Amino acid sequence: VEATIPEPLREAWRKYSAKPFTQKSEIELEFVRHIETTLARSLFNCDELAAYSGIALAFRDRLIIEWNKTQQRQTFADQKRIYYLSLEFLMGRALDNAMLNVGLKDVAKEALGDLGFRIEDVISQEHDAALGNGGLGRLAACFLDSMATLNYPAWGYGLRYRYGIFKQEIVDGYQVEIPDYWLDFNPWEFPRHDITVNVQFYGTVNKQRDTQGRTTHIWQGGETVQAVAYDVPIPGYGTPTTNNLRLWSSKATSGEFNFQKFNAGDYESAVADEQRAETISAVLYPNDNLERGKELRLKQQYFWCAASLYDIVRRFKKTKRAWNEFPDQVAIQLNDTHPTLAIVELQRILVDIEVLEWDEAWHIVTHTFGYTNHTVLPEALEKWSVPMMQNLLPRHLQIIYDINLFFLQSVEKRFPTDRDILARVSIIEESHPKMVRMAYLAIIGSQKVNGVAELHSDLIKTTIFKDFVDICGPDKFTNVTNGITPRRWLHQANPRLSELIASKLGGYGFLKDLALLEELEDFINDKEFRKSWVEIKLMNKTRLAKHIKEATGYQVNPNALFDVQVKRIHEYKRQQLNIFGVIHRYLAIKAMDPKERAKPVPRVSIFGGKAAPGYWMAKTIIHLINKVASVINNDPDVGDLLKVIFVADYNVSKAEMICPASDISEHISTAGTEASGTSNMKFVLNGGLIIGTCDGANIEITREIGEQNIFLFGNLAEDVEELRHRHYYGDFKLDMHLAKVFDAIKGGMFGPPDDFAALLSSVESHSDYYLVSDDFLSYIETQELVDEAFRNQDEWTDKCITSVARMGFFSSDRVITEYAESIWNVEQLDMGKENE
Ligand code: KOT
Repeated sequence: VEATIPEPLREAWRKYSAKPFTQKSEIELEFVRHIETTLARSLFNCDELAAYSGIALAFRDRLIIEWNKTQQRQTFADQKRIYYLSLEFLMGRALDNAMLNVGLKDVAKEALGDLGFRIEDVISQEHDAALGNGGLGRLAACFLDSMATLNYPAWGYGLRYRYGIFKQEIVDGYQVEIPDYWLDFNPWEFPRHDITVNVQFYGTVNKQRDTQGRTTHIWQGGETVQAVAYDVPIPGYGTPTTNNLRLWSSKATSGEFNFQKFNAGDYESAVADEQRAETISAVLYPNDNLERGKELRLKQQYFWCAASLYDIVRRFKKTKRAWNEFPDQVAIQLNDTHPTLAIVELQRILVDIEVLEWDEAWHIVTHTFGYTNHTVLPEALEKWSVPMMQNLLPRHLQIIYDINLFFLQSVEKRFPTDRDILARVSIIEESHPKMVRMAYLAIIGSQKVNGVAELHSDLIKTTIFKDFVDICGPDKFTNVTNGITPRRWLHQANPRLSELIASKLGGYGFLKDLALLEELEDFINDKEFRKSWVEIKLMNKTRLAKHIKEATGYQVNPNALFDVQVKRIHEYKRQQLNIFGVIHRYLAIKAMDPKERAKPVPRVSIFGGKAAPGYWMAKTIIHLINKVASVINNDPDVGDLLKVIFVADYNVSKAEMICPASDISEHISTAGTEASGTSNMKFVLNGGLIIGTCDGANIEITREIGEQNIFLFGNLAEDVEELRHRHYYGDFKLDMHLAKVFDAIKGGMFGPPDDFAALLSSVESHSDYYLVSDDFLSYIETQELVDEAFRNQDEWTDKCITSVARMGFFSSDRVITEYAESIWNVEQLDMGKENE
């Protein structure tokens, strides 16, 4: 039955069709209506959480009106769409973003004021949507914001985890993990119980001949799990475009099998099946830059890829186009190798179900996908055991073997004399057990492969993917340097700075065209402007100091230099280098004549970040930071000169408070290990400076803002291999300043030395893989330069303003434009008059 209302009956629809609100009174009406009906509350029991729910529901309705129209517009325009496949979307809070993007925050503030609430208090009631670990997931969230803002027809596809990244508590200096059940009340998602896909696992493959005598493969048996779509509206800033993020949730299929079990009285086992199915989307794996090869993770990956591909193909088929037009309609971007099975799944759909010839299908596949690599760390490169894949996805493994066979044949033809190349580039690693190398499969199945900062993109071409550059040619490999959305990371996180900038630049145009910030340099000598600039930084630091007091009990002085390192805890990111530097500073203060202690610049060293629950060394680093904090913060000799703070449960909303409050932030990874980093950009955009290594995007930040405005130190990526080699062959002497730090730890200054023995020995006796000792002197000397520079507040302010003015390049709008033009070949939707 056609589900469309006939034309003569549509008048009533048009008359009553929902209109997006714009007036304060309309917001108030909707707010009260939701409180009194949807939430069944009243003015007598409306607390701040209820107020959040009411205003969120009002804005959700507002978004959904535009979301509906956007989908109609995009269907009508019938252009190529972008599909961004990511296992992580680290969205953070949605309400503030929704109000700002539709341009109604000021109006909502007044409306809430009329009804007895302060907008900041209401906003802070919202639970972060924390479906990600760190940079990779937050990048996906920034990209969604930019794609909507730039009117690209784009969909995100991910998993709707019941538990996002765990909550971190610090108990006796140790990290404790608490489950993050976040779905109690989530007004931002729309269950689509009518949009489901059955996904198959296990089973066997049988060959059959079809009527034309061709061999076809039938994948049968095993189990099926149902994917249910949950849609999250993604509003663009200053445009009606509201794109869709589709998250899949797993549940048992309501099929024959269950029905029989129920009827047979096997209630318990039917319920157990139900729970097993729901387990697939139950929890986000809490590892950043680490893959552990667990079967459930592989199940998640296939479940999500299969559901998403089915959805994408279904949408394409509605257009009744020929298959060879698929790559003109569909661009699929793989956020790291996690969705690589989508390549295999599309080939399976085309060959087994749509009965295309292998070569025709493979041509379509390889013109549809793009693959973004985010890391060179060996422990993060995904490999799946062949026996595991054979069991879980038997047909996919066959297809992978065929892809590999045809690929290796072509390589052999072109490089007949290179005897090792086939083993080196084979998708299958000949280990025990054999392993499927997902990155190689992703490269072979994609049209373009990109790294996320210049150094990183060069490194992948010369190291881990070198052979593939020789085989596929250099044009397949490209760079797209990461960026961040200025809406969340300037306007939302730092409204006062944004307002000050707008007052000078004559409006908020810079939020859509961040290069406009360069005009700020004209105001560098404007006294009033500078004064406001400094006041805003102090206010942001005061706000953070207040949080620190509430969360830790420690009082910090907002006039001290705030030195911040917040990111996942990882040896390669070198929080250990930072805390060893703090201990060095502490020892120096203690060794001073009390009269001299007035001289050093007062500092607050602020740390934050989660350790993967199974990563012991990272947990030890957290423990050391907390022990050092309790010794230093309680030492009367030190006073305000040095304070050490560990902010528990670092997440997106904490980042929004912390980034605007730094004077200097630390991005100090071993050169060549941090693919890009994105918090470096957030800190500079908020008027903080950086101490960092020549790594990731630090290099391009330096190029943009000028090397006089950044504190770089340490060995270069090109020297890392040689240094490691030297350590390995015994030529290693611990830096003398670091040796004193280690002596203090070993002497029990920060608790039982055994607690930290493994950490010290990773530097002293296990080859110092991350070159902590090699970079230590250069690090502490550079920290002294930071002190010097901070003493001259005027010059410091010059550096900050100049840096902000030159950060335009790091907008994720620029990033998306580059992807669209050089990888996806998609066009913005023409919004005509609507966007004016
Ligand atoms: C790898 C495996 C599992 C989970 C996460 C990863 C991961 C995360 N790999 N790279 N990243 C980070 O991605 C960011 C966005 O591109 C980069 O800025 C950052 O340097 C990577 O470490």
